[in-house]
Amino acid sequence: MELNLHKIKILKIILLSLVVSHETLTKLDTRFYHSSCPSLQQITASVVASYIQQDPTAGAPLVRMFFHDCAVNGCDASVLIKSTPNNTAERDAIPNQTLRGFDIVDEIKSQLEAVCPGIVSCADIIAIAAKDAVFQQGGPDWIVELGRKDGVVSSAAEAEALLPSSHSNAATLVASFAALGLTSRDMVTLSGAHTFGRAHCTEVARRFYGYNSSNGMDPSLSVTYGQTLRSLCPQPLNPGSSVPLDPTTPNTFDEVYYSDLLQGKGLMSSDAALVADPHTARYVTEYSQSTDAFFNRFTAAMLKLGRVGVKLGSDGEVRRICSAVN
Ligand code: HEM
Ligand SMILES: *[C@@H]1O[C@H](CO)[C@@H](O)[C@H](O)[C@H]1NC(C)=O
Ligand SMILES: *[C@@H]1O[C@H](CO)[C@@H](O)[C@H](O)[C@H]1NC(C)=O
Ligand SMILES: CC(=O)N[C@H]1CO[C@H](CO)[C@@H](O)[C@@H]1O
Repeated sequence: MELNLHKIKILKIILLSLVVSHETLTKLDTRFYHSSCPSLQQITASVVASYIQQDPTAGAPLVRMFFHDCAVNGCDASVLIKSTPNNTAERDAIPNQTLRGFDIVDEIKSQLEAVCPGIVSCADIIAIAAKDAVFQQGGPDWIVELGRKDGVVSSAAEAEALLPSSHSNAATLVASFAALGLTSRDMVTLSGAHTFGRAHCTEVARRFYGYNSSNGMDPSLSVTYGQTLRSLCPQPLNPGSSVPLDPTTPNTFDEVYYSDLLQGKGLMSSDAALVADPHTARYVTEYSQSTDAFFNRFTAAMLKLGRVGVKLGSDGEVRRICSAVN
């Protein structure tokens, strides 16, 4: 009897170790480049810092890039591939035309290639740079999971179909995040990235010019905020003009985005939609009252987003330059 129990115990240990070694091959790993590229974190952080020092709005686009990459085809750096005569890539999809930060990723990649050539994937660079941007602008720090391979396919049509429009209501936003395996809470939490960065006047002008209402503004906008937006986006609209997503603390990663929403200062319809729906509004209220709740949930949601459709092991490649497949 005792011998049998002992045997079962050993069997359990063997089974457990099989599961563990299997997992190391099929899961992301925070120590993936620990020995192959020990300076990875330091190089990425210093390049991001140098760009933010020159332009305090340079960090936010890296976080948006991470979202767009992961939401289309999984986090595989397909967002960075340039179009060829044969293929219109994600970069040229309509929702992507306002993406920024490609130069920062290219600079990180070239510095990494100098010290550990052919090792670090572009998909992992985006994931680390997004975290650096959040942290360096006042947000939480976390340990990024790594080991993604870069994909070889990038499609503008797919990006247009999968990325949510800023004219969406909460139900549509919830559905598009559900398609990624993300919950309605994850959707509200990740929308908190709109605590920094900018949107173009052309994207939001229909909310404060010629809206079908008595004052020509979307009734979900505070009137004074609507007037501010009119002065920041005078007519005729300049296609290059943009306004901060968070009017109160535009370049700081904090929970103020959520208190803005509760005061009718959500810039895009998709921001205002989060308070219009009682189910999502609960989370908005919760985060507006607690930086810790927002930061902890945001960190967890970024890790979850970073696992969407990742390619591992021999699936995919490590690109030599981020804008083209090898
Ligand atoms: C919930 C659905 C979402 C919609 C409809 C949406 C839509 C948009 C739009 C239209 C812009 C402005 C683009 C422009 O006019 O330049 C924008 C900016 C931005 N988005 Fe989102 N977004 C969503 C979710 C997210 C998520 C999940 C993240 C990251 C976790 C994110 C991060 C950002 C950032 C940081 C910016 C500012 C970019 C810059 O300064 O260039 N967004 N978003
Ligand atoms: C474009 O497609 C043609 C025919 O399929 C192929 O021969 C060519 O190499 C492709 N060019 C590029 C740049 O991918
Ligand atoms: C404007 O709104 C009113 C009331 O909701 C509606 O009757 C009217 O058809 C709308 N006009 C346009 C042009 O959509
Ligand atoms: C950043 C980027 O690649 N933007 C592109 C978006 O698409 C337009 C044309 O559709 C290109 O001109 C931009 O270069």
